Amino acid sequence: MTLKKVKRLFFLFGLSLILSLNASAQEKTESMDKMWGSTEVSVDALKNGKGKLFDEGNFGMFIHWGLYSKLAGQWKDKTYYGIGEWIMNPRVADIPLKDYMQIANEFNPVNFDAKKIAKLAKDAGMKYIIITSKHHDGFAMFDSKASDFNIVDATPFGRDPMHELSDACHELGLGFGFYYSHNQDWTAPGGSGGPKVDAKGREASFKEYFYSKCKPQVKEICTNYGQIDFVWFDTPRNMKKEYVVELANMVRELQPKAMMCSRIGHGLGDYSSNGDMEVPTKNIEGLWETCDTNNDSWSYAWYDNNFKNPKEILNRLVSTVARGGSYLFNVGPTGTGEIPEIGTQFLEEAGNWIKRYPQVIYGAGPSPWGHALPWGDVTTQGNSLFLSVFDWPTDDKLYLPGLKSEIESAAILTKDSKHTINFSIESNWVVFNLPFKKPTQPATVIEVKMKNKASETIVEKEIGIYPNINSTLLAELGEVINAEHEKIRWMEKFGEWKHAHQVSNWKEDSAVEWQVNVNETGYYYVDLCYRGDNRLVWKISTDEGVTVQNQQAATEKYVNYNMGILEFKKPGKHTISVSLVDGDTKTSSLKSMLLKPAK
Ligand code: JFZ
Repeated sequence: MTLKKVKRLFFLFGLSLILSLNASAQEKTESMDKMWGSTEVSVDALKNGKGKLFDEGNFGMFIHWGLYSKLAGQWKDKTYYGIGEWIMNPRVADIPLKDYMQIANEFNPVNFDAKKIAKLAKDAGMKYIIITSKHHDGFAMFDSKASDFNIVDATPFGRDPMHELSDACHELGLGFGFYYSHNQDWTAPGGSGGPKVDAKGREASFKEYFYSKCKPQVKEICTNYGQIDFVWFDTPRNMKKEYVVELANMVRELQPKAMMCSRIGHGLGDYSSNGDMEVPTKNIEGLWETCDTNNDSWSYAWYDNNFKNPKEILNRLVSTVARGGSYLFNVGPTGTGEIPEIGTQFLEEAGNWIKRYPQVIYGAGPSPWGHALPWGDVTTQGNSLFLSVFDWPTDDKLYLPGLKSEIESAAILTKDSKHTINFSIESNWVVFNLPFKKPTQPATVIEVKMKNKASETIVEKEIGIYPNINSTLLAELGEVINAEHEKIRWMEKFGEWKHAHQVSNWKEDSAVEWQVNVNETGYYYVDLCYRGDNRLVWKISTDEGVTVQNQQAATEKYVNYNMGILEFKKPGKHTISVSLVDGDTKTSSLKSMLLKPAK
């Protein structure tokens, strides 16, 4: 890749990175000029230098752990659903500062076992751990001279678990880093969201907070724990640039190997952090990460046992790597220090799969297709494409659309051997004949050896319409004509972000048009995923003059509606377009189309 500045890449991302938990139930993505920026160091220099672990490791453990873990989403007999680490905030349980700070008196995580956590990360196939040293609540989970409100001075526990964890990581050869909330501090006078006056009733400024707590504590985490690989600042919001510059300079001086994420603010990070709890749909260049959590909340909450199973963890991990990024996967230990059992088990199972297929993840490059495929995803390494098949086709034929480069051979990778498989090429589709055998769970890996470097594989841009599996056409992969195309996001539970690329503001001549590549002629059910008011009439038509027009219901949630049967008369390249014929154009919003083989 040519030497590109991260700055430019970040500009291209269009990621929404400014956290606004003040957002209404739904809000538009922040505009690009508000993004959390970049660095002047080139991506290539970082990849070969301090960013190597991040770039090649591709999988890390995130840990949210603090006083809030003891509350576990509950305050005075009432459960507050949503992200648990925000519980004291006025927008959640609105816990008086005094009461919250007193929780420290009973915070005693006697079951905390740093070695066990580090071993879990290692067994799960993760290459580093990033843990909350101080979250927005201001409580330091490390020994701090700068503030007594810390785990050594204020709790009966009296130990520094960050020491134990950094040692355990270094022993196992894992990378290690700290999350630090540098702007928001809800208990320190002058901190963003914190008290406006100090203990003596004097007005407290951000400057005071910054010099008496934030900067000294960041110095502590950068000095007392050996070499660290990450400092993960968060939610800079309106923090002044001068402070951010001062922090960044100090970290660079004290920990020259530490990578800082873009959430430090003002374009001073080394890589972009995408905080969407979601895998992007299109490939993104540069150094970036998606952080996600193993259930719904970041920190432990008693009710939250909606854990992602090994298949989902692996699917999200493989797809993040296939989009070109790294996956930071969060766990939330309890108030007594243990990672919940279900989450632990699922991570270990995911790790067993990664151990068998390390080449699919570590150092792997992005998919030449640029987006996920209906049966799974593709990563690259050397001359090989690795197909991770999460949805095994029922007729044992795996289809790969639009491949222009030449294949040398293909094989299913099993535990300790390779089973060569046959394939045929039908126009520009590759069809692999899979053995009539149960697939490997949670995913089967097929290695496709190319004649040339896998990263140079040429793929046509048309989206495949498969004969044996449903094909999704996302609005963002189509061409939007005379309508508004944007990414929107909304919170479901408090702090749990969901989002969609969608097309809205429909007019008479608006349309979304996809270029597709049909493998097999015949009938396909066509569904549209949309939301809106009352009832809507949509029209779907192809370049062969086939039309489906129908009315269906509409609600405020995105739902798939069956519109009818669409026929393709000839195989190969076609255009499909959708337009809104009747209904409320203001509230109608289209997310995707689904084509399901009707036979
Ligand atoms: C922040 C924190 O407020 C939260 O408690 C947690 O630590 C999370 C990892 O980071 O929340 C965010 C920040 C940014 C986005 C979403 C949640 N974002 O840009 O979408």
